[in-house]
Amino acid sequence: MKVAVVGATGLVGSKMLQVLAERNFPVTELIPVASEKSVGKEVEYKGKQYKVVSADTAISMKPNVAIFSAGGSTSLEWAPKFAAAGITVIDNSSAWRMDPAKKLVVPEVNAAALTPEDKIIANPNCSTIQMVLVLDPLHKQYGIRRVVVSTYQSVTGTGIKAVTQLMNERQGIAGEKAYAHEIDLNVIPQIDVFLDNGYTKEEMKMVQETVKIMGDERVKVTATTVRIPVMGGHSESVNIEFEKDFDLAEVRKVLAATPGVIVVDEPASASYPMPKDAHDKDEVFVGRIRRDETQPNTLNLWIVADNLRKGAATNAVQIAEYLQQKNWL
Ligand code: 2RA
Repeated sequence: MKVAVVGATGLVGSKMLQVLAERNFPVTELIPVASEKSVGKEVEYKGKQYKVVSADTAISMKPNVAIFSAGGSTSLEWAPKFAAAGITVIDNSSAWRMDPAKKLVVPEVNAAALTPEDKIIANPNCSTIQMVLVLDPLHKQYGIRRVVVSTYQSVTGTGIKAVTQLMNERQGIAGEKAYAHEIDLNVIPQIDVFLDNGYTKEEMKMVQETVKIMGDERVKVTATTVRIPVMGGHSESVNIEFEKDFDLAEVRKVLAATPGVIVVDEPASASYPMPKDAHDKDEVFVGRIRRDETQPNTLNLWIVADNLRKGAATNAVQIAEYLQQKNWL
């Protein structure tokens, strides 16, 4: 299968190459795509060098599928051109997520919504993916009424410039800034721009994408998203109010039985999910499972996942795997 990766030289794009290789996706030809300044460079895939090409050239090479992680403006311009050429696009930007005609997919939750006619498929925001994977089985079991989530997001979510800023600040080196503030020894309660309602775009993504993926307007979400100086992944403190009461042992059982979720919850031995342990893994890790004793039918959880993998590259590749298994590519 001919696979194009648009944004192949970026942090997420290169993770997509790694995940495609690790999962042995049936790639017969890789077509790495990047901006004009990177055309001609080479990327390695499974021990072979591939030349980076322009988006135009990639279309002429007729890939079966194109996995995008190149920013919203590139997706808005090029995804329709790839789709018009009969190429299925899986896009990691926010460009198409809330388009009512486009599917927003976490395979374990709503892959069944996909059809062969879907030519542009949206990959959800990283902080949404890891939360929804955990919410979905609990919603089915107990009916979610309201979610309050605070996130602790890795600098890798911003990109290589933010990683460099953190490393420079840690070493006392002046350099380019990805953030308006220092990030080392600090936290920044702003991810993306502020909207008129006082929330950031990142927070409203969690609110709106969760409803779309779970297909239930009754799931009310309020979010505070925060950038912290870590690398391995995003962490989330989640408070969930259910319609029905629950049994903690049953909650643990439901989560442990959920594909892609691993329960790490042994407080007595200080065992709980942490970004350093989630780094470069595909699973979503859940711990600190406990009843909210301030009100009935309410649960507290701690959710950690590698935002570059299940939060982006792996989820996109899993969508491609689903389509490939259906012979729709
Ligand atoms: C972030 N979720 O962490 C956003 C985009 N990757 O910056």
